[in-house]
Amino acid sequence: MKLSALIPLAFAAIAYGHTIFQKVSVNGVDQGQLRGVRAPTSDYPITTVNDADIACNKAIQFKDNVVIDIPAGARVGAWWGHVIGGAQGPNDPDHPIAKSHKGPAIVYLAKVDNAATANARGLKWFKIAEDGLDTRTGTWGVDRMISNNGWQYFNMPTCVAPGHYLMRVELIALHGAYSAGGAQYYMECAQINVTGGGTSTGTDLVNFPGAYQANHPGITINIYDNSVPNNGGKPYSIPGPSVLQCSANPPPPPVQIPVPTSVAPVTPTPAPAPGGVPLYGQCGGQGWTGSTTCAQGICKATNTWYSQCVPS
Ligand SMILES: [Cu+2]
Repeated sequence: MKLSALIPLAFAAIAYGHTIFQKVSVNGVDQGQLRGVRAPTSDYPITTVNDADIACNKAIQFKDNVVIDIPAGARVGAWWGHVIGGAQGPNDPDHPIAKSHKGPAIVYLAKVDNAATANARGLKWFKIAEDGLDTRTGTWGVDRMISNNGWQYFNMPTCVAPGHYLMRVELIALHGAYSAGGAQYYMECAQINVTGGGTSTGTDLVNFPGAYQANHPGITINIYDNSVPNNGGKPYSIPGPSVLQCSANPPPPPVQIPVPTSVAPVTPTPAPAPGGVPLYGQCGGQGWTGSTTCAQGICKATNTWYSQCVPS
């Protein structure tokens, strides 16, 4: 073997599979690369809970004045890439993040007067979403983000009051967290304007830094059972405050995102014929396990989650 053939392996061994949150989607509509998102060029994590910039990261290089409208109740996506722009070269195994980087995916908001100009330090944050360990499958929030091609999905709670917020999207990588100080915190903040909605500007408010303690069982933790990163099948305790609950009336389902069970049939045809999905029936979309063949017309994507048979 020629020596030159070994060089890529040497680089692979020292490559760090870090990540950067760099764009937002709202109800399946991509808001554009680095639009309304404050991001550094470095994909390195913050590694101490007391870092002064653990709210919205440091050395911010990308910062515009866009404020992204997000209706309360919307399905929101946050997109992560290994480096700015996404993959680092073709077939990057560490895009959107190295698979070793197991851990929770979390989202916070902080109310601000003007999201385009707000200082990220000194804000009061509340948690609106979290995705930790699924003990049945041994998969983490980070795993679900990877299988969604870098998209971390969550719902904007229906009761959030209208107005400007900074939206802090975070992954915590626990592959090295078995010793104190080993957890890695990845976060960037988006500039958003919540529309519609309710009256809540948060409960269980926390500071960053301050929300996390280094000795929390969700922060200093050995997630490996032998070499399997499933926390030994035990529940994982996500750090930080409780998630905002919109109580009273159950919230309406997210707008514009049909779910497989609520597809409105426009013809009285009972079940999809063996010959395929009837006109205007669902024929695809993320998570769809039914038929993708149309009895009539063609299968056309409405958004990431929903495709239907339409006349060709
Ligand atoms: Cu990393």
